[in-house]
Amino acid sequence: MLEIAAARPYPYLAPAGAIALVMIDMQRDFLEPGGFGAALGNDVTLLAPCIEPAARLLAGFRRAGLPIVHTRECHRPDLSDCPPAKRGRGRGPLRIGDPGPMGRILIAGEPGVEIIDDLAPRPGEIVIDKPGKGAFHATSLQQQLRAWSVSHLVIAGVTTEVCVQTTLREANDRGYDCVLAEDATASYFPAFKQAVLDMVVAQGGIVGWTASVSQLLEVL
Ligand code: TIU
Repeated sequence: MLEIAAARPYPYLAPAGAIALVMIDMQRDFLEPGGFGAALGNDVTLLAPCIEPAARLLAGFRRAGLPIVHTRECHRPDLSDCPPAKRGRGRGPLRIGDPGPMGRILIAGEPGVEIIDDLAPRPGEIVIDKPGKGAFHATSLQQQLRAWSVSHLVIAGVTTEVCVQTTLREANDRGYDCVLAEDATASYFPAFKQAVLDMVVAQGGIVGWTASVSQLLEVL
């Protein structure tokens, strides 16, 4: 049994071998200028501080031989999996599917959808393309986790209050015990990140736990 004694709001326990890492959407479209994040009017440099901790977390899971899932938010080139309501959201200069400096925004196969070099997936790691904010919606994620007999998840990535929080809540409703990696997640709105950390652990850990990457690495 793994035990993160210092997790918030109280110790997090996971059977050894039943825990996986889900690294959410660490793709160029959110972390680099010229992608979807920037098109929405955000300062993408605000996400940079989570890259190094995310790399350490990935390295820890690799060393321990534990399962790793990377996700990418993207859509089919014909946009058949992008609800018009999602495409129509926002008033920025570029919308999903429009050509930008890193190819068509949030379209599978385009350079913007690639996971950044520092966190590039390795052979044996699963990469799931997801059309929603949550990683369970319209994907094979749950099937994959069942195949691994995984019941516990460490969740990291960007952005904290959008795809990370949605995925954590989807996982919680499906019965997974989730711990959010505090320094391996980031938001374009630091106050929103802090609010998510606070709301996850409030009410006795109503939707999960949080812990720092160092605390996680100690037990992997
Ligand atoms: N806009 C924003 O903060 N996030 C997203 O649109 N997607 C993810 O969080 N991946």
